[in-house]
Amino acid sequence: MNWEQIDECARAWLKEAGSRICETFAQQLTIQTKSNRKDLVTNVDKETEQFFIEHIKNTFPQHRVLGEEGFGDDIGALDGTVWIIDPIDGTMNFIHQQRNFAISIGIFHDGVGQLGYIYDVVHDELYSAQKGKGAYVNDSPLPRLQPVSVSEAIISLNTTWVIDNARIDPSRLTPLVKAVRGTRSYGSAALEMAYVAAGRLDAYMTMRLSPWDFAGGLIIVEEVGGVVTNIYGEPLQLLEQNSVLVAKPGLHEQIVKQYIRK
Ligand code: 2AM
Ligand code: CA
Ligand code: CA
Ligand code: CA
Repeated sequence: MNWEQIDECARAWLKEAGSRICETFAQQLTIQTKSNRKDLVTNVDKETEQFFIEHIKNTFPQHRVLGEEGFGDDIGALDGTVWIIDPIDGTMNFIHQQRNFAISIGIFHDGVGQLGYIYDVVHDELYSAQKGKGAYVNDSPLPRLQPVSVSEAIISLNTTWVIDNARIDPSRLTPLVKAVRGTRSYGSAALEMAYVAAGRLDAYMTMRLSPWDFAGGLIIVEEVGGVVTNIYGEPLQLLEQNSVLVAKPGLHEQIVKQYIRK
């Protein structure tokens, strides 16, 4: 498999898709809801996914695509080369803020993550990684993550999980939120994973993500020595919804053992 060629294509397509997204800032969006009134999709999400699928199918006809908006293939197993794509991660931010969103792509071969990308379009920051070759933001290598303790950590979490929800008793999160140095919430799982990889956040935790939300970030974070599991410390199921805990080494273990499992 020629990963250098695939990498070159992915980067070129990301840049072109990013420019197209920026052009839409001056246009009227078509906004629809999906599962509930907070779950949004626009014509730009759909067009961006179609843009990638068209290029991938023309250039690499054997490759398969799993995309959030459903224009890709029906993927039941990760054999062969599979692109897992979130055309816009942080759609609500895209609509309301015109920032704090990203294109996220993870490319897997026989279930093993090979190339990961998170493109912060507005800031023109491309986080990327190739398995075994380190991670980068644009041309700058990202240093390996060093351990940090809960008391010195800034963690990102989605505040809907701190209020009532069916997944976790919010009172279990309160001690963690109190113990850390600070909390943040950016509204883009992909960017939050990129920020952990870049050391801007020490951890990111959420109760339910789909494969396209974490596929790119998983490859990038692991490449700098970060730990990516569900909140119980178990490996992520790549084709299912998972809770997700992304953190620096040490911190990850401390959060799971002292605050989640108990
Ligand atoms: P999206 O913008 O691609 O939908 C928002 O906190 C983060 O959670 C975003 O990364 C968002 O991705 C993701 N997310 C996953 N499932 C979601 C859902 N059902 N509704 C809204 N956001 C969701
Ligand atoms: Ca969505
Ligand atoms: Ca997403
Ligand atoms: Ca999306």
